[in-house]
Order: sequence, then structure tokens, then C-alpha cells
Amino acid sequence: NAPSSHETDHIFRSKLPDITISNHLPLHAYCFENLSDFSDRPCLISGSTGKTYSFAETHLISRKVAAGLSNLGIKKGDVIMTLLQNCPEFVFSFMGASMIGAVTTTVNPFYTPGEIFKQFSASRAKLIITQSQHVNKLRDSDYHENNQKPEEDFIVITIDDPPENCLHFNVLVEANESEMPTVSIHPDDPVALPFSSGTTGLPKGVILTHKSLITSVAQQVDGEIPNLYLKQDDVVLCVLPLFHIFSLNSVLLCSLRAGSAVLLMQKFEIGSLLELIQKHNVSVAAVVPPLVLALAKNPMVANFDLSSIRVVLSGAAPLGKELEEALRSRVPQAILGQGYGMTEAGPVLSMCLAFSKQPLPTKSGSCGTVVRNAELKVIDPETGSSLGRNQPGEICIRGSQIMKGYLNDAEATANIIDVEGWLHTGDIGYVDDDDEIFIVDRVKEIIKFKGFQVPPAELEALLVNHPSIADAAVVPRDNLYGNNRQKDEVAGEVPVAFVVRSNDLDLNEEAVKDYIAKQVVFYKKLHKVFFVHSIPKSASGKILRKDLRAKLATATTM
Ligand code: 4UV
Repeated sequence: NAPSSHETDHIFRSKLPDITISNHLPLHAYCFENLSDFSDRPCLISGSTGKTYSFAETHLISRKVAAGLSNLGIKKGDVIMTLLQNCPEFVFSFMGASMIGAVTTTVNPFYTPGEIFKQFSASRAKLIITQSQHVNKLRDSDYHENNQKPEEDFIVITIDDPPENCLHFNVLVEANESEMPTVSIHPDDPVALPFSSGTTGLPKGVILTHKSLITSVAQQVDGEIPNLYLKQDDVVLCVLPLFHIFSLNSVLLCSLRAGSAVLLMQKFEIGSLLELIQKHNVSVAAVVPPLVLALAKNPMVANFDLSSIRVVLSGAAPLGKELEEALRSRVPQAILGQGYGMTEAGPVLSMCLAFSKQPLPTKSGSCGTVVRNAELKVIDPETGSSLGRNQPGEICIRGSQIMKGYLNDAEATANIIDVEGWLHTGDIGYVDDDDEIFIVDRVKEIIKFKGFQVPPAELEALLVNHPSIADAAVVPRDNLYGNNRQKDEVAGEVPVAFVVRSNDLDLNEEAVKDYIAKQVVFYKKLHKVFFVHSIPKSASGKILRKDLRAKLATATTM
């Protein structure tokens, strides 16, 4: 029963009818519910080795991993951390954890020790599953709280040859699935804990429950007329990292539910990507705009047969019309469209209706139509009153798919989900006469570099920690996709800093850039530093980011 709304609210709904959603089930039971229809079909294909796991094998190994995790002391409600590139073990770990009521927090394996341990401590993870190449980062004792020792206070498992004091993934896979404990899982229990900075501040744990993820997957692929129609003979490209919610949800979980095969690629490299698409007849490709750019512009593409692709789903950042058109000429047979998601929203708010089982015509540049069993409204950011069609405002979403809240942060939760259950996205957009959503701006702080989150507050906290920096602000510098003006066009947006020196007038741009680069993953690096006398702030002390962005836009030399 949805809480009531103001009578005057303009609420937008899907054009497709609502469906019945099995969100009383635990996530793994839901994903594998129809397993018997396709148990021998390919489920996971490893791009690097070619090894294929059928649905029955994937289910069995996940159960073994569940038993193995339990043997190592992981219990219902405990958190495990995956620090992995895309690989079958990611899937077994995530599903195995779900089976014993445990929660997976997913981390970018290229994070620095500082970034890893912030998430590790905040999530109170008890076990880390990773690759041996990342273990050294876990040994960096500078970041261990209360002298934690990797081998004593948390378990490290590697999917390849384990370094000293680490266990091999085999300890999980070789467990006896019949020893898997029976746990009772409530729909509101957490299952995934991705981190996101949301509309403001530092990264926070986003509690996604069994119910939220099932609802989101069902909104996409379930019912008589699925919005994202995935078939059993589809091969879905999984090159976007599974540690990000887009790939985890719309690629992995949706494919498991629908019976489609998932082609796992460890990392993006255009040559091997094209080879794998051709070799495995990839039919559905989930991409982000920089990947669209590569597919649209790279001359190598002409040497490969991409005719198997029937759907290209782009999301996580704005896709320009020009670029969409350029891609269309490369894959003329495919339907191109967008999904619009946000980690906190479960994640999918809207999806292109041309992907539906009964495709509807859609416009270039649109982010799709709100998913089924959900309500969307657009509000005036100043007054909060809801707006009608074609009027840009802040997009809000309501439904069982949205997050339960932020981990241990009731205040941040209350700031983003209002008392009526609406999640305020911080995105500015409008709904047109055909129910299509167009995003035109963002009022939140977050910077999106190739679809990755770059939280300004995180960089600002590091900057003001520098002894010679008195104050700092970080804002995005825009670069349009497909527009050749800028050399970092592929990134979409890059972080730039405004810095107030404290005393050391010798502090220069390179020193500040280096100082940050040492502490963060590559995409959070500063692209430019401007030294200023003060940071513009509101009376309440909030950084006036708009002013700084305007300053960037007007300064041609910047
Ligand atoms: O929290 P996050 O990093 O989450 C995402 C999730 C994206 C998707 C997209 C399609 C799916 O099918 C899916 O499962 C997940 O990116 O960042 C959220 C913010 O990214 C921007 C917007 O500002 C969100 O609040 N964003 C996401 N999708 C789009 C977008 C889009 N299609 N166009 C423009 N901006």
C-alpha cells in the first residue's frame, strides 16, 4: 500500500500494465525460480578462458559457495566484500552469500588501499574475495583499524594462487552444498551493499534488500510484456563492471532471471570486445557512453561482424543524440536506447520501451519511460510542487524497488527519501507528451566520469587534509560525448579543483594533483587546479558549486 500523495501531484506511470512481482522470495530463489526451464543452457561464459557454466552448474556452485562461506563462519546479516573484476567467481560469491542471508558489498578492485578500507570499515565486512594482485593493498597497515591483521581479523580469499595467509576460492567451491544452513530470509533483509555518494557528501552504503532488487529486476524482465525483453537464446554482454549496480542488476540479475547467457569480460579492450561479440554472437549489449563512442568511432569495428546485436542499452551517464546516430550506422539492425538508473533507486527508474516485447517507438536522447509498478514525479526544486509534462524539475521515484536507506545514516536517508516515500534523485528532467523522460541537468554534487561516481566531498576532504590547503571545492568540468573539441571528451565530466592555499605560496598545481592521484583510483584524479583566495559559500556554509561551474564555463582559457 503506497502512502497517499497530494491530490494535486502529477504522477507518471509506465505505459505497460503493472505486474505481479514475486518479491516475497529471497533474491537467489527468485533469480533461479525458472531454472528447470533452461538448466542445461549456458549461464556464464568467461570471455578470457571461454569456459561456460550452465544454469544448473551456476546454481550448484553458488550453493557450494554458500556452504563454504558458512563453514568459514559467515552468518546471516554478515557482510562479505568482493574486490573483483568481472568473473564467474563474482557471481558465485554474490549468489552464495544471498543463499545464507549474507550481504555483498562490491568494491572497485582498482581502488587504492585508502578507498578500499573506507568501504571495508563502514560495511564491517568479515571476508574479502579478490585476486592475488590486489592482496598487497589489503596489507597496507596504515589503514587497519585497531591493528587489524588481514589473516587474523578478516579472511582473504583469492580466486587465483593465494599469497601467504590467504585462502583459495576452492575452499568455497569444494564445500558440500548439503551442509548449507537453512536460514529464513525476510524480504526486507539486505542482500547488496553498493556504495554511492547519492546527492551529497561522502560515499555511503546503499542498503538494497531482497525485495528491492527483485522488484527492480521484475520491473525490467517479468510479466507478459517485459519492458526489457530478454530471451533464453540471448547472449548478454557483461563488460561493465559488476561492482557497479548497472551491470549487477540489469545485466547479471536480469539475465539469470530470464535465462539468458552472460558473457563476462574482465575489462574493456576494444579488440577483444569486438572479437568476443563476433565469436559468441552477443545479442544484447549494456554499455556506457564512452563505450558507445568506441563502437561508433573506432576504425577496427569495420573488420568485425556485429550483426548479432539486437539491443544496445546505454546508461549511467547522458548519451548525446549525435553519438547515438553514429552508433546506429555501425549496428543498423539493433535497437538503441537508454536506461536511467541510480544506485539508491534500486537502481532502474526508467527504461526504453523499444526494448519491450511489444516495442513502442521512442525518441533519440530519451532515457526511457518509468518502469512498471512504480510512480515518478517531477518537482519544482524550489517549491517542491509537482510539475506537468514538458516542464523540467527534479525527478522523484517511488516504489518497492528503492533502497531501504543508507547504512547507519538516518539523516542522509531522510534527506533523500521523504516521508511519503519519494526518493529525490537530484537529476533535473522532464516527461514529454509520450511519457518519455529526458534528463537535462543535475542539481546534485556528484561528478560522473565515464559513468563512474566521483564524489566531490571525498576529494575535498582529502584536499583540506593537506597541510598547505586552507579550503577547497571540487566541481565537474563538462565535456560532451562525441564532440571533438576536448581531448577528454570520452570522460563526459572530469573533476577540477578550486584551492585556497594556507601559507605555502609555493604549492603548485602539479603538487596538488600528485597528492590526490596517490590516494584515489584513476578516474577521481584532478584534471585541473585553480588557486583562488576563497571558496564561494552560502550563508549556511554550503559551497556554491553553481558559481564555480559558471566560472569554469565563462573562462575560455580554463
Ligand atoms: O548511482 P549511479 O552510479 O547509478 C547509475 C545506474 C545506472 C543504470 C542505468 C541503466 C540501468 O539499466 C541500470 O540498471 C542502472 O548510474 O549514478 C546515478 C546517476 O547517474 C546519472 C544520473 O545523474 C543518476 O542520478 N545517470 C544514470 N543514467 C543516466 C544518467 C542516463 N541514462 N542519462 C543521464 N544520466
